Amino acid sequence: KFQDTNTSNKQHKFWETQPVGQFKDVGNSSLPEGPIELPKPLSEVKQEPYNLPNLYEWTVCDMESDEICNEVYVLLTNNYVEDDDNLFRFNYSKEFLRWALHPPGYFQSWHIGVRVKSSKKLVAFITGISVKMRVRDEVVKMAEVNFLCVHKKLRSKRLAPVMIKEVTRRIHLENIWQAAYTAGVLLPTPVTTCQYWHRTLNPKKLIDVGFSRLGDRMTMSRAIKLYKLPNSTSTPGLRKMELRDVPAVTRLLKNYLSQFIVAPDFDDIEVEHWLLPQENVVDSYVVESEDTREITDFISFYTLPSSILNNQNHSILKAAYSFYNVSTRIPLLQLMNDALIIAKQKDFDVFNALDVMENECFLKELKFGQGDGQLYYYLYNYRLSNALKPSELGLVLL
Ligand code: NHW
Repeated sequence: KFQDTNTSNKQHKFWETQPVGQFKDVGNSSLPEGPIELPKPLSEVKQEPYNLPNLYEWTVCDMESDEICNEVYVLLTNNYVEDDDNLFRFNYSKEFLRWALHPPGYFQSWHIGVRVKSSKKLVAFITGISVKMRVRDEVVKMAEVNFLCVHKKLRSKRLAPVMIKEVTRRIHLENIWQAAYTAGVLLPTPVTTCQYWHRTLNPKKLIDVGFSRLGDRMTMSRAIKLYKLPNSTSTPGLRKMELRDVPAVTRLLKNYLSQFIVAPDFDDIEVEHWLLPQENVVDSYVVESEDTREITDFISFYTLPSSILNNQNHSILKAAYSFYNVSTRIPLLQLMNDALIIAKQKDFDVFNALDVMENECFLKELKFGQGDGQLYYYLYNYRLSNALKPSELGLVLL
């Protein structure tokens, strides 16, 4: 039987009903840029939650509570995103989840769980946080939707659309009508399609657990030599970011991100939250000029380990993910080489980066290898007249 392998011809019973770019409209330049649907008066937003199948109930997850944070952690640890070969599964830490979900001005009502009524077991989750997103020269209040997860035993029962509609409703109740999200699956219709690149820091372990393979003519000792890094960073004045650096980092970041078509618009309070170092969550370094004391450059990465499924020797892959980096005086290539050195010192096994922003300029040179699979970026209820190149995007979601 003929099987259609072109996923963009797949039916999307749910997504076809949503205000997102539809595949049939790709290339239709007569459609205007901007919101697809206009905001409704809040009194017209549905006031009651959507119905769940009878055995389940909604719950708001207070991530401040150790008990609830742990329930979310366990759900995600066992049921969240895996790679295509099911070798690894994201293992977001509890501190990371708290950080990701408690930015300034967060809405607890957007941290949504589903429980089994009888046992109270948490079986599904979805979250939103709010962000000011700049699209070209317009700043739009948006939600970032993340951590959508349905327990493995409840898959393919159309629970995800209900969860998405419910988070949408609660976002609407705060008078926000747009959202940004990423996924590894192709849905209608990506703003851009990105790729992860991986810089091996610990070749022996990565090969041992099946993350990478020794290519032709490559031996273990050659690989170790190839990926070896200096013991210390090379940029004079490079130091950990501190609270007093927040205004300077905000200025650097604002200025830098202004060149991209879609990028967040962070203020001091948000920079403090997202970029001030937090052990095992986010690392940030500034370059302070040794004569003027000015902050001229900035690098950051976040910590997101993966569980290694079914390996005798190793259970956790320690991965760093490139976050926001700004170069004004030191070449980005040199800054990122220092980021690799720091990550290696901190015992990460691999350093990951997307091909967004100006990252192309260092990926090959610094011996990153292209990953398999894509990361698609989406906007909800906001049309762009054409897809962006990854380098036109200034946004990293966790
Ligand atoms: S992407 C990570 C998503 N999570 C995982 O991959 C974890 C493992 N998988 C699962 O838990 C980062 C399940 O497979 C999930 C789907 C829950 C993914 N995004 O319930 P059904 C995010 O968290 C569509 C959007 O039967 P399931 C971003 C699918 O195309 N839609 O499937 C989240 C189909 O619709 P269609 C997705 O496997 C952004 C329908 O769901 C999707 O049991 C959310 C099937 O539902 C995905 N990743 O559960 C959107 N995966 O039309 C936010 C599948 O094709 C939008 N689907 O028939 C904005 C809302 C706010 C707006 C505010 C104005």
